[in-house]
Amino acid sequence: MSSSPLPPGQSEEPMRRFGLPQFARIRPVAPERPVLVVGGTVRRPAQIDVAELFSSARRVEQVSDLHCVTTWSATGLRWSGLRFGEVHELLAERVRPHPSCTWVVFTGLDGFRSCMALSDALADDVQLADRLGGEPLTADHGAPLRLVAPGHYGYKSVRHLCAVEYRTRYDPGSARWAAHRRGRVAREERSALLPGWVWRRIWRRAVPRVRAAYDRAVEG
Ligand SMILES: Nc1nc2c(c(=O)[nH]1)N[C@H]1C(S)=C(S)[C@@H](COP(=O)(O)O)O[C@H]1N2
Ligand SMILES: [Mo]
Repeated sequence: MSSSPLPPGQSEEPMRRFGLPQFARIRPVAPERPVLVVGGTVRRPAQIDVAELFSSARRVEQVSDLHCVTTWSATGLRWSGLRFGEVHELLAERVRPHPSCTWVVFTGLDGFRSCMALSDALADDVQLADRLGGEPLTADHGAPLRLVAPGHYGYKSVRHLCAVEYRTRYDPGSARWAAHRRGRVAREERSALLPGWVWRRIWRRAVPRVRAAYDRAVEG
């Protein structure tokens, strides 16, 4: 089931844990009382209980697709969580980001980081999800909380989210040179420097090696 036709260069695959190979072996266990560390160029950095966010913001559900830059897409994923836009309002009130912050860096418990334009992160379909397919998020797919940004390549959707930083500048994050500042799927912004259709072939070839790294990590 696809909530929309697949974007150019993508093909459908079942969802399985995937990411940068250097993070395959880091499999964080969700803390009992998850918190978000909120900082960056802000007046008052803070640590906020995720439970508090869930009691202050409205739970929403959405069905969307996940498009990995390496050309596979998992479709019809039913996420449940909070709209990042609504959470951002709560966070901003608390920490007071400097008005010139136009970027936001998300960090996971495994140390993986990605950066989005704040304006992109405020889109209606960007969620902080704690449920997938009607079940609590598993450790494989990002417990206790993950970013879901369906309009952006998968590397923007940080699993095991534990920190949100407001920044005045773009920071490439863990994908470094391979990241694209915006990473919009509709414009095929897979990675910087080369056009998306060139990256398709390069990234497609990387898939078996990455899958092998993740398979080895599961075996122990
Ligand atoms: N914390 C963390 N989040 C991450 C990654 C990672 O290595 N660590 N990889 C990203 C990439 S490249 C993709 S395609 C998606 C895959 O999501 P899944 O593992 O739930 O299928 O997670 C993204 N979020
Ligand atoms: Mo990815």
